[in-house]
Amino acid sequence: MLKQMKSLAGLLVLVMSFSLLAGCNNSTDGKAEGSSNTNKGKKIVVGFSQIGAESGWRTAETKSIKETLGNSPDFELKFSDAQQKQENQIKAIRNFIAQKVDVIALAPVVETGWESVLKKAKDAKIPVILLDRGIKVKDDSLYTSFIGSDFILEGENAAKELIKLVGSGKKANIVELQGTVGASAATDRKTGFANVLKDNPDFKIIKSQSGDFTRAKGKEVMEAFLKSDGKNIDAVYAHNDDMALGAIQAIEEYGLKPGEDIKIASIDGVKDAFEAAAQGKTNIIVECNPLLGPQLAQAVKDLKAGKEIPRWIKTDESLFVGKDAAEQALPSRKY
Ligand code: GZL
Repeated sequence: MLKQMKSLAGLLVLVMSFSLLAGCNNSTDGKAEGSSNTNKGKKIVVGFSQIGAESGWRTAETKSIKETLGNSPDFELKFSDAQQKQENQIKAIRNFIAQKVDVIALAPVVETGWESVLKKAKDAKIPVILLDRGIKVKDDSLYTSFIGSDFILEGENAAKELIKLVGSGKKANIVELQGTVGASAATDRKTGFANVLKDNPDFKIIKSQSGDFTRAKGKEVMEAFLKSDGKNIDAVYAHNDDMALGAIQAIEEYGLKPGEDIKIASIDGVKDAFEAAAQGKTNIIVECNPLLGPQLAQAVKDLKAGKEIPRWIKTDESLFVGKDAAEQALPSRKY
């Protein structure tokens, strides 16, 4: 009897140890805890300094990053809105450093004035990824990568399409609505457009002023252009759709037909611009993709996994000319 009891106890111990082992196996799979993150349970903390909410493009970018990183088991997103002020971005970066975040993402409102605070991030061994605008620094190691568009190419494409639309044998007086003064997106879009006009002297920029990438300011500046040059204006080149939409309002209030009496080219590709194009009120939309959340998430993961990431992670973009193209694209536009 005693012998039987001993062998039963031995069997029990054996069964229990197997089930314990199996239980361990499940937990080491990591799935058991319910955290499906890929960083062995610890979330990657990302501090994102956003410029503000000046345009439809900007709010679409914020939404993409909050949806991708803010709702993910892999990341903890610390978000700061600078209300268009560089000093607020600098303060936010200082806070991220004090909080010892893993990575800093920065959409820099202007190109200059970043050396000192980015040197502090570098000393704290916190990598910086630039989003959607570039910076001018002597020490390139102050940021790891730039995720964004080729603004010079965007400006060149806007000019090429405008010349095609008006007719290369024709003349055109163009007014330019520039983006935020000192922003790389504005500087480079201006450069790109001017590059093409160099070879087309019959296409002239007769007035150029900043509308700060906003619809309200774009309308205000266009009203001034119409007051001074009215019927002498053949076309508008706006560095973003929001300023173009403001210009459309100003042109209509002035009594002319936007898209017909005055041709319009702008950059971004927000839904409101496609709606205006589908009504024939604007003519050329050069896409600039704001949905950078997935690219930022991948770049941060690669960085934390010790992988090399490209110095410039470009976004895929296209361009749309005319009512039909806008009508066809409108249903699938995501921002
Ligand atoms: C472009 C981005 C620009 C957009 C504007 O990457 O920096 O800023 O074109 C936005 O709409 O305000």
